[in-house]
Amino acid sequence: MTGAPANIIVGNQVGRTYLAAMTNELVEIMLNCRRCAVLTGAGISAESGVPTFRGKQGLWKEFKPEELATMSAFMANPNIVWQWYNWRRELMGKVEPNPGHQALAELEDMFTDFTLITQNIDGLHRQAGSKNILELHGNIHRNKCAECNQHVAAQTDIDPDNIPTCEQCGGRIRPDVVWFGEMLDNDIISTAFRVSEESDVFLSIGTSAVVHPAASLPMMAKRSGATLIEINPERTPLTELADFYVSARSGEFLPPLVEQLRGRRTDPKA
Ligand code: BJW
Ligand code: ZN
Repeated sequence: MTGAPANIIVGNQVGRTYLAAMTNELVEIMLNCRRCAVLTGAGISAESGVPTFRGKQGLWKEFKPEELATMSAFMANPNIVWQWYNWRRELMGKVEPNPGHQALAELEDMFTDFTLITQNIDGLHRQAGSKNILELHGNIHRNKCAECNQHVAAQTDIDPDNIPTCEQCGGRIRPDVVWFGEMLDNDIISTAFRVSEESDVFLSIGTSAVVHPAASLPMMAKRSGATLIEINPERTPLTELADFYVSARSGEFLPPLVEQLRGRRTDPKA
C-alpha cells in the first residue's frame, strides 16, 4: 500500500478557526484518552534557535557524525569533540524554551498518566516546566567519565586541551550524551518502551524518526493500539503510519491544541 496517513492537517492553515473546524476529531481523541506519551526530537527546539541534525540547515551538513558523536571519535580526537560540545553547550545554555515546550508542560498537567520522552539533550523541556521526562540521549549540561561512567558533579567549562580526568579511575571526562553505537540507559529505554506500549495516544513531534531505538517507540505505540499523531513540517518514515499527520511547526500547532483542551479534560491532576 502506498501509505497516506488517515488525516492530514496542513500547517499554513493552523489557527484557531482552522483548528476548531479541522481538528475536532484529534481534539476529541485527546480529550477522551487516558494515557499520553510524547516523543520529541530536535525540531521542537528549532524554534528556540537550537540547530537540528538532518535537513538543509542541520548540523550533519557541516559536521560528520562519525567524527564527533562516537566513542571512537572521542578516543581519537577528544579535544575536537570537546570543542564541538563546548560550542553547543554554550548555545544551549543561552536559549529559552519556546511555545511548543511550554504547551507540552501544560499538557502534562491535564493527564494523570503522561510521559515526555525526548531525544534532546538541551534540557529545555524541564526548563519549560515538564516533569515526567525521559531523556533518551542524555543531557549536555552533565559530564561523566568515559571509562567508568561515573557522573561528575561540577559542570564548569572543559578545556579541550586539558581535559579533566575521573577521580575514581583516571578516565577522561566526556559529555553525558549517547553517541552512535552506544547503548541507551537501560532503565530509561525500558520505561520508554513500556509507556509507549501502554499509551492511548502517542505524539511524535519534531523528529526525523530515523535514529533507533527512539524511532521504534511510535511504531510500537501504534502496533499496541495507540492513536499516532505526528507533528512535523516534513514527512518522515512515520508519516504513513500516523493516524494524524500535522504538517506544522510544533510551536505553532501545540499552543492552540492545548488551548482547545484547557479546562475540558476530565482527569486533571489533583
Ligand atoms: C520541526 C521543526 C519545527 C524542524 N517543529 N518539527 C536499527 C536500525 C538501524 C540502525 C540502528 C538500529 N538500532 C541501532 C542502530 C544504530 C544507530 C541508528 O539508529 N542509526 C541510524 C541513523 C541508522 N543507533 C544507535 O547507535 C543508538 N544506540 C543503539 O542502538 O545502541 C544499541 C547498539 C549498540 C551497538 C551497536 C548497535 C546497536 C544510539 C543513538 C544515539 C543518537 N545520538 C545523537 C547524538 C546525541 C548527542 C548530541 O546531540 O550530540 O542523538 S545523533 C542525533 O540524532 C541526536 C538526536 O537525538 C538523534 C535524532 O535526531 P532528531 O531529533 O530526529 O533530529 P533530526 O535533525 O534528525 O530531525 C529534526 C526533525 O524536526 C526534522 O524531521 C524536521 O523536519 C523537524 N522540524 N523544525 C517541528 N519547528
Ligand atoms: Zn572513571
